[in-house]
Amino acid sequence: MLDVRNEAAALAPATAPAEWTSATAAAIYRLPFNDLLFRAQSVHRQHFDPNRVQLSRLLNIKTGGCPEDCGYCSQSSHHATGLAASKLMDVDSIVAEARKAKAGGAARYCMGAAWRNPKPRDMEAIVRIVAAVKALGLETCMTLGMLDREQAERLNEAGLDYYNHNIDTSERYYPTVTSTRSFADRLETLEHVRQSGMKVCCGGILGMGESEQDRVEMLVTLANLPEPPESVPINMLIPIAGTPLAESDRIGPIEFVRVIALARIMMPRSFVRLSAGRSAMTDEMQALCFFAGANSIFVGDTLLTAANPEDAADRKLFDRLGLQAL
Ligand code: SAM
Ligand code: DTB
Ligand code: SF4
Repeated sequence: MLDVRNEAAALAPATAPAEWTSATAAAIYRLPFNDLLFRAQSVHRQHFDPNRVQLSRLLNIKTGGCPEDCGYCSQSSHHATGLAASKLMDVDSIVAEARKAKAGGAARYCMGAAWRNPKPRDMEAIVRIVAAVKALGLETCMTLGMLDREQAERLNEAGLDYYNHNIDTSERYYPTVTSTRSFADRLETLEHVRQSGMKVCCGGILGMGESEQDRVEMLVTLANLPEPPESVPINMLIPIAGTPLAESDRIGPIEFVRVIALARIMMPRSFVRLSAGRSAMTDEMQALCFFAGANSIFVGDTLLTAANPEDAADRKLFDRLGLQAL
């Protein structure tokens, strides 16, 4: 473990630099665990109520058959995962699901489609879906793949609050994860989303065989965007049989919590979302993630295609920790 007495950067006051360097971020990441968590929790309390966690619900509005080859994904047509593909759901069924989510306490509704990008003919339906879900009084988020400038503007005009588009990992490791698009393609869509006026939701996945440096670099990229994302989902890989990354080296719980803490310190005002992978986490690990600054989770027993904790388990967790839904 690094001797932090020699790390001026790591001991600097908790104000964010104008531009993060990898060295500063890595020094913070390697602080003694107690110092790192104390610092993350202190930053967290400056901007958020530490006992409130936002509940989001996810719906896969178009499942499987995706032409992209993301090595972690059950929905790629490049991998034999046994998932049946389906067409875009109709607006009424989506609204019925969103209504149930609201009744169940969700404040945010996130809809995903297994597309490389929406086709021009899809846009009309998407716009109707956004308007109908928003009319229920839910915060809305969509993740539909790459967007051009006009599509982003159209979604913004329809009232979509957030667009999710993850960089997933570091620029260096990206080609190991996906070959059908580049890191630069991801950044271009993020730029279109930002320019349109929508809020940006962008994060990544840990436990795909990446190094500690890749994890730090991913956060440096996010924190150094012209404006950091308002929402930063941190997923722990759910290994899916039949995908190339299913046998990757896992990430340990302490290392995972360190990344959450670093994200909180580097992006103090953003929602840090403890996203995929909670089914494989103990209550204690999740408690440490909340202490490190995670303040949003996905609820409901299915994410897009993979399992998530049952509502009853999450209610029990919140009770044990004295947490309230935001
Ligand atoms: N097609 C869209 C796109 O290109 O962004 C989005 C849908 S995608 C399923 C949303 C995000 O979920 C991915 O960017 C990835 O970060 C995360 N994800 C997908 N499969 C995962 C898995 N098996 N484990 C953890 N996270 C996963
Ligand atoms: C994000 O970063 N994680 C969510 C949400 N954004 C769309 C999706 C997690 C998907 C987990 C794998 C699955 O359900 O297939
Ligand atoms: Fe397609 Fe998105 Fe899955 Fe990649 S992550 S294969 S783009 S659905």
